[in-house]
Amino acid sequence: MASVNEAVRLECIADMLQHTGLDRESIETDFLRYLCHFMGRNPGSEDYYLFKALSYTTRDRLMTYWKETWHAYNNQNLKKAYYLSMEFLIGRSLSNNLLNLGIEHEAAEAMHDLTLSLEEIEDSERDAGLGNGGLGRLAACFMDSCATLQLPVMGYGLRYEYGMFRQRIQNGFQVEEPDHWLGTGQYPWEVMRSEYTRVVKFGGASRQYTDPHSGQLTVHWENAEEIQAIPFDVPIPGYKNQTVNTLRLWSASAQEGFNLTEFNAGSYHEAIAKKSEAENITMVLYPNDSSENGKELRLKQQYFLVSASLQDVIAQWKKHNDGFSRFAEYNAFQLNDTHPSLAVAELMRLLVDKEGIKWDEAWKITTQTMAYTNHTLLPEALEKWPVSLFERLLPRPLEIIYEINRRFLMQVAMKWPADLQRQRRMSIIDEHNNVSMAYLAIVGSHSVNGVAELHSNLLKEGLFHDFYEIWPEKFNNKTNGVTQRRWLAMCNPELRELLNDTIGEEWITDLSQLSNLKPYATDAGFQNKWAIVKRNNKKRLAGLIKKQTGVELNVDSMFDVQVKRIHEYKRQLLNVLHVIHLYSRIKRGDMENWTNRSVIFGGKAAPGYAMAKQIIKLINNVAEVVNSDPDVGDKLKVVFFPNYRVSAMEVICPGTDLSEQISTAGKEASGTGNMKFMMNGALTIGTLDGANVEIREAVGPENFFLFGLHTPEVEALRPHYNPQGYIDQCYELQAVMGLLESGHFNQFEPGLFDDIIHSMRSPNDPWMTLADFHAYITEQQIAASAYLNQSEWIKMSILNTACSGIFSTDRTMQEYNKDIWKLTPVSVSLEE
Ligand code: T68
Repeated sequence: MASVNEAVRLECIADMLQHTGLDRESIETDFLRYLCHFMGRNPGSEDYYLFKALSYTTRDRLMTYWKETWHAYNNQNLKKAYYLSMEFLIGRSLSNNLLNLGIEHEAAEAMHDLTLSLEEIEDSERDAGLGNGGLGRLAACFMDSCATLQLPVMGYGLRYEYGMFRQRIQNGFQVEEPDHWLGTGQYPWEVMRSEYTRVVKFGGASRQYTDPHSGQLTVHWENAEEIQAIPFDVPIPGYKNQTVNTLRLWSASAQEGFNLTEFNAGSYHEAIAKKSEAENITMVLYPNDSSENGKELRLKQQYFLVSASLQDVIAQWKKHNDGFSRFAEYNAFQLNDTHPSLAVAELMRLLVDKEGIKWDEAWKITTQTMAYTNHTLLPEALEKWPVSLFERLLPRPLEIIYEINRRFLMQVAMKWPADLQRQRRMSIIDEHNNVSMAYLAIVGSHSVNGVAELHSNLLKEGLFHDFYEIWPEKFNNKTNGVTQRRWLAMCNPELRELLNDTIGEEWITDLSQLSNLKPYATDAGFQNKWAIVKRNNKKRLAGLIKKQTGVELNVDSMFDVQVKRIHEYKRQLLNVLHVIHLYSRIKRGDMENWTNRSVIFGGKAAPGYAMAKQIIKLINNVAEVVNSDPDVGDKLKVVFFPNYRVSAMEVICPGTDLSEQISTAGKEASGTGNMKFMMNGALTIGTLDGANVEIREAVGPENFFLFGLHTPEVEALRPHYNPQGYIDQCYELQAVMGLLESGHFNQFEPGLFDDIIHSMRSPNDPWMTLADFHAYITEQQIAASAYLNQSEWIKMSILNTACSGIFSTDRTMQEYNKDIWKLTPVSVSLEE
């Protein structure tokens, strides 16, 4: 590679800056150049092309800062962190990048000059749906905050050709369609960097050699299939700070000149088949958000991510350093759940086999650099992979895992010599010959964290208790957050203006400033403005719902929203029971203290999760009955919002009055949707689960609708749980179950909801839906009555926003940095 004189480099930067002005005129000029010259279109073309042209124009304006940031990070001795994640749920980028560059107005005016609408152009961007839900979106929020905090953090993920499936609702059922989000062309934000291509091995065998001269033992991984990992970089701009961090997504490709020459003419098809098998690795995102299904391809994806990323980091390291004695001082890896936990074995392999470092030294480096974040308490969601699969795909990493386990179990045996039971329990390889990825991650990391206070405590007391007893110092909490740039400034422009006018703009980079709103909560003039903003946002949401579902909502009704993955533990069913209860009240004429409501559901079910899919069908059938009943009218509306995704949430959360966070206590690790709603002034009805606990603490119990069993009560009740008892004691529940069981919502589809009914009636129902029913409808009535006093409600709404300051990922990232990564912020500054 040519080395460039510093003066030339600076000249080049100055030149780039000069040609990418942030003013309206230069934006317009570049936009037209891309649209007309580069893409051969014109301003009358479809919005998608306009979007692409404006994206390239915007990317040009990031590029100078991006290069400078890269330069700043690589030309000093500074510690960097790498966020390894199988998912980055980015959503759209145009409006976000314009906001962070500070050129929203200029871009809007440039488009206006051409009689185009920026909003419509932004709306034609497809979501980059490279994630399932909370875990993937969290990774994307983290990236935004790190760039804003000027932390040298790089994300590593996979560039799936097909992201999260598109959901269509047909006759009330979920139908999945492939999401070819890249379309026919390229993603306008990415830059391919083939010069950093890495090679990842699969299969073959591991063989030991003794060097005849030195007598040294070396291990070779032989006869493996080799697949190329090609990096595509996506820019992550900080908020108006000239920092642009990098998200590097790997795409799998067959080795160049792939075997075609080796194969004789007769094997041509096999050669091509092998090529497409290689490329399959990054073809599609697995759409399961909570249970692993043991698919071979998924394990390949995980190893592909980990191996390519670690090789990449090591190659960068070796450019500037001799040896690895200071590697741990300058590098940190954060594992987003267990999905990338093979990084522990892979870093050992690269250090020991490739770099010739002794085991003990390599282990020290590994444990000092790795840190693991857990995102679930559901035991069935803990990843385990059969040893037999490892033998076939990853023979050398498996040997390394055996050795890690052997040494670890010796440590356990020393600490509890008489406790064989415990040694068996803690083995990384379990009695069924499965590798426990969580145990591998805990053993190989110096930090293990949960994602909310309650969740982190439950990890220590339950799931990981044995490990907590050996290494209490590893365990810590990092309560999740969301980025206020996307989830307030960008998605709620009217509220942003009101906030800016009232408390200034500082909250955009320091969310604790929102507390300055508190004195305005009771100010009638301010309440009025707040109410107008909320109403406009509800209108916007109602407009979208009308377009998507045909259902017309009354904007004066309470917008009661539950959007998230469909899962039994999240208890969409409890919400449906409440809807049926309200319907039954209307039919009985029991209208005391009535509040008109629009109940909005949204979310995807994993394609193989039959019960979750039935829940979607039930919601749609109930909606159909309720919405077409002339007795109901405006009193109650129910909608299922199809294809819930990041860009939908950007319209949904600003228009919500009541946020449903009603999981069985002890099951939701944190939740982050709950924070987006709170920030946008929704009130929460929720159980004491995940981050709800901290939300309620922050806003005060008087501004939160709490109900339901607490975690210890759930566990104590489990052995005696008797759903029939709850039915017998509660007239309202009898009425609801009666309607459901009579087939009122499936008149032409007999037996359709039998499984759902059985599950709720079963004493083994792990989610104990009926146990919380009475408390839930009681609290719902309290919320309904509170809504009738609009001034009180608005006060509570303002206080929710005002107290949401701690739920910024800026705070979360500062905590990761202070306790785990210990990076120094780097300021990137360019003369203009
Ligand atoms: C979520 N987990 C938690 N998992 O459920 C949620 N899982 O409470 C928490 O707020 C959020 O993580 C962020 O910490 C997930 O979203 C997955 O998406 C997932 C994907 C593949 C395999 C397993």
